[in-house]
Amino acid sequence: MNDQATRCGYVAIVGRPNVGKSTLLNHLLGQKLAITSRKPQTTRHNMLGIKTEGPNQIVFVDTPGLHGDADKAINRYMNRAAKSAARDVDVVVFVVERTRWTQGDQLVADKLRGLKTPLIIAVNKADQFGDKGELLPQLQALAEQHPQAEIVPISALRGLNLDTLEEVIVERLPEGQHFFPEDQITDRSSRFLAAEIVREKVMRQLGAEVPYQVTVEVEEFDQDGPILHISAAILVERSGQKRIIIGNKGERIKQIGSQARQDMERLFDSKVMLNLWVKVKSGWSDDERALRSLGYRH
Ligand code: GDP
Ligand code: K
Ligand code: MG
Repeated sequence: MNDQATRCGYVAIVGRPNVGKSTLLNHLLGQKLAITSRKPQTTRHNMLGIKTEGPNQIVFVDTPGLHGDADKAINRYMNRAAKSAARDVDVVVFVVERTRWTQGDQLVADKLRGLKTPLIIAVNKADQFGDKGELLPQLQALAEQHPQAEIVPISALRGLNLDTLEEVIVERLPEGQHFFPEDQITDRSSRFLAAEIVREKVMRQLGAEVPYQVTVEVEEFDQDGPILHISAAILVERSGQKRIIIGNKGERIKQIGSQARQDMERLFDSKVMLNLWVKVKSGWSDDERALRSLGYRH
């Protein structure tokens, strides 16, 4: 009866920071897994998002995007993660923005030159008005370099045309058995996801001065009957940043905690008791060893 072949493969989602890669991953999965914000450097790690549907399994790889400034250890780390994701996959989805083409986009386009892997160009933020003239010559150049490439306009945020994108992806996947069990949605641990949720709230709550130097360490993650107890430390570089995160009478950290808890309850499908505090640990973002000890593998 079912003569449809089983398909399975890895799909890297690449593009400069802020084009909407993590938003796209979440909407394709129908579940908020990757954190997103208006700020670049929100995504620091490669992360798998696994979608099993019917006979097919798509293993998406969300990437940090390429960062021009490689002076700091954390930026070098993010660039390595983005580059290694684009190799060794079955399909590459290059996400660009409908009305904007920047040096960052060009940097990614240059890296994709000569790539043999099937390429899909997802032109995101189709819901935004504005002149798309800036993009046309760039798309033309890409189409010349990658004659087999498919261009799909989408809105990751509004969920527009994502069905088409998924079809185009599946058509390009190799036939083969699934790599992961049907109910597995990511390769990351619940502790990692919890830390990322806290970091997202910090990124979203704070102005430009703090977020890039913040990391989060989960110190306790225990399910006790119906309640999941989570304790996490927000690590910053300077005591001034600690004061900013705590806020006037602790108001800001309370907000961060309450928003994070709501997301955690949704993701872990449990009541959550969340305990947050802020620690000063200077120099972490420029120290490869400290990065590794915080779980930045690579
Ligand atoms: P990433 O750095 O490429 O992972 O980008 P994010 O997924 O973090 O998204 C960056 C910003 O773009 C966020 O504020 C998103 O809400 C926004 N965004 C993503 N997709 C769309 C879209 O289709 N339309 C609009 N208007 N905004 C979007
Ligand atoms: K972002
Ligand atoms: Mg991202």
